[in-house]
Amino acid sequence: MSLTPTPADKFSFGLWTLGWEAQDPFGGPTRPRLDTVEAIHGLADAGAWGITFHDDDVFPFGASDAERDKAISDLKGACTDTGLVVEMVTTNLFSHPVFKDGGFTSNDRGVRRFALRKVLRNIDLAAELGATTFVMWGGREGAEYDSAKDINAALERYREAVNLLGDYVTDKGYDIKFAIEPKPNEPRGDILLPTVGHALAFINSLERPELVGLNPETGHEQMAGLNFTAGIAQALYHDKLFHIDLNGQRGIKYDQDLVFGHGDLHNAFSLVDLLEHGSPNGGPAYDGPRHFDYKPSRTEDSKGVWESVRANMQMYLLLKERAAAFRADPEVQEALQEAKVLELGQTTLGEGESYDDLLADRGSFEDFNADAYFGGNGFGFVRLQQLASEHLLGARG
Ligand code: GLT
Ligand code: MN
Ligand code: MN
Repeated sequence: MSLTPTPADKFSFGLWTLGWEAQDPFGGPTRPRLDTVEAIHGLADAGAWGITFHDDDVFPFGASDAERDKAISDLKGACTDTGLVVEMVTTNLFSHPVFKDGGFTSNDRGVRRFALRKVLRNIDLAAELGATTFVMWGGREGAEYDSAKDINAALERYREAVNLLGDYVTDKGYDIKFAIEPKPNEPRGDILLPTVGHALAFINSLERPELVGLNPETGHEQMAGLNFTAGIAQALYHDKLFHIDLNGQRGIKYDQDLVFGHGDLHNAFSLVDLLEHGSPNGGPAYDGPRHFDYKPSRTEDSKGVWESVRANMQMYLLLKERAAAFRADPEVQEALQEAKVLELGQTTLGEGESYDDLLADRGSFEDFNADAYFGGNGFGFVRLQQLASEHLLGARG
């Protein structure tokens, strides 16, 4: 297996990632702005397949039509020259002061209408550039104080907005689907749709749920103390993994946006294993873009920025290689059997068996030896995890 990225790997990067000037709440930029055309050429040279962006990453908020047209035509030219695709587009509804209380769910109705107009304009651009996914990260949709936000009304306004966008792409005939990106907090004290689970429930309330899925981000679920691989497995289970933001996070703290795999490495390993192979009992794999949404650390100069771009792709490919070896190892297969991981794929009731049959089956209850589970009938999960760790460390196969 090659560790050199090629377009077939479908690696993509947000322009805001490598383009981040590295300002944080305690200090200004440590790097100059990276030109869009230079970024696209650099990504192509590094073996990436696609790019993604917010409107404001390409042309500034409030740009004149001429400025906007020029920026778009430069971007298109660079994509044509390099063969990179624009696979996803998203809207910045969080940087400008107008969005300080959110976009779709701002208490201020005028801001909500303005936000919708900004998004509709950006959907037209996404369609023009051939993007098929439109991400919605509602970083400012939330509050710091319970009394400041009527959550019931805010969810209604969120729903109103997403329903309207669904009508718009349908009427226009655009081949675009939406992907909601959950995050628990930061920049708001609490953000609406904070986790994969919250977003899934919200999607089910929409008028066109088939148009809307998820764009979960590694670090965002981990900031909530959740297991990212498990969240992704559930998104796949509901057929809602429309896109993914890969990065690294070390525990429950501020959003680190580290290089993929530079945080919880075990979880990154199980994630790549799941994305590439699907679940052990035959659940679906993921064939969409492998999209990195990370930030080159503030300590890095431009050499370090490109180092980190390559590191993301290399980490993914290393983990992909290790996961393939893990799956192919006969000892792992045997340990999976032993741990009854594959038995979970069997239905609990037999074919055609009713609850009456279950009630009549003495072996399932009256004669079942529950006591055998004290001091016996261990599952051997530790052995399995040790085998996974040995594969992860390159100590096997
Ligand atoms: C922002 C955020 C990311 C989102 C981007 C999409 S913007 O950088 O931290 O997680 O994916 O709007
Ligand atoms: Mn993040
Ligand atoms: Mn993200």
